[in-house]
Amino acid sequence: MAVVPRPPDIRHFVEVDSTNRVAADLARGGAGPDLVVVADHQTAGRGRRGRRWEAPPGTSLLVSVVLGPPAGDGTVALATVACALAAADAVGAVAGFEPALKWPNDLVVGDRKLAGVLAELVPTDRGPSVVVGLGLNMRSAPPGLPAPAVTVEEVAGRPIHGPTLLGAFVSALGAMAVDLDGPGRAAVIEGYRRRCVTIGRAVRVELPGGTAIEGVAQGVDDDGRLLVATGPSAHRVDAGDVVHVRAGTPGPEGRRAQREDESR
Ligand code: BT5
Repeated sequence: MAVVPRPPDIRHFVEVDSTNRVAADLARGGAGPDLVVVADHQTAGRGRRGRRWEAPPGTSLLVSVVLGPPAGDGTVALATVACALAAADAVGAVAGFEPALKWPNDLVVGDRKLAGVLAELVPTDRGPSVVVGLGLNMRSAPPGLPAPAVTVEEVAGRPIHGPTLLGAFVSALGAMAVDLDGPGRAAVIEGYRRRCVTIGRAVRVELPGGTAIEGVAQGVDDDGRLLVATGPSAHRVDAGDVVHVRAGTPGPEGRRAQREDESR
């Protein structure tokens, strides 16, 4: 995946339908991997699989980055985990706490969702480009969501300057994207694994085709895919919705089991 040069080309909109849609159109029109689209409000913010991302105007970081040509085989999974890790690093640096990562695309604090990532492959005349979007709750989350949400300011316990967090995110993602095709990928995946609370858990994964698998999440591979053991077989999951099933072996226990597996 290509570089996000510094300073990036940041385009700020008061209102758009979706920053991912705007970034994808600009990528199709020739915009390169230096492009960052930011909005105060989205009228049709996208989640994965046709879902919506909701945010009261002016309360969130809503940003999409054109990353350029894909890297790796699990392109969308890889871009998703890199973006989630960059966002978590930026929150750590600017707001002073460490969100956990739920595979593939959620930043969470406990069971509450702080942010979501949407990576999309965009065909262009010059070949495919990857656009990755982040919705991060800063000051308030919308009411009536099916699952609990949380905001950066609620956890930090103080006001957080949005442009500073945006800058930290864009520069963290740029630093990761520059080397996702090379040796830097291992550090991104390792950083993701360290923060990923899905590894070691019993999970139910709803796959895009409508089927589901249940098993234990054993790790994340070098392309960002989730490795799930279901009895005798192992699956590499590129995309899906994960439910953490309570009977699992969360956190450090699960990681210990994973390390033991890897050392065999
Ligand atoms: C995501 O999808 O979490 C990806 C969200 C990506 C949003 C960004 S905003 C900038 C860029 N432009 C876009 O158009 N999109 C990206 P998914 O895993 O499918 O989760 C969607 C679900 O999260 C919804 O169905 C709700 O249940 C929940 N949700 C919606 N808004 C939320 C919020 N503000 N906080 C917490 N959860 C929310």
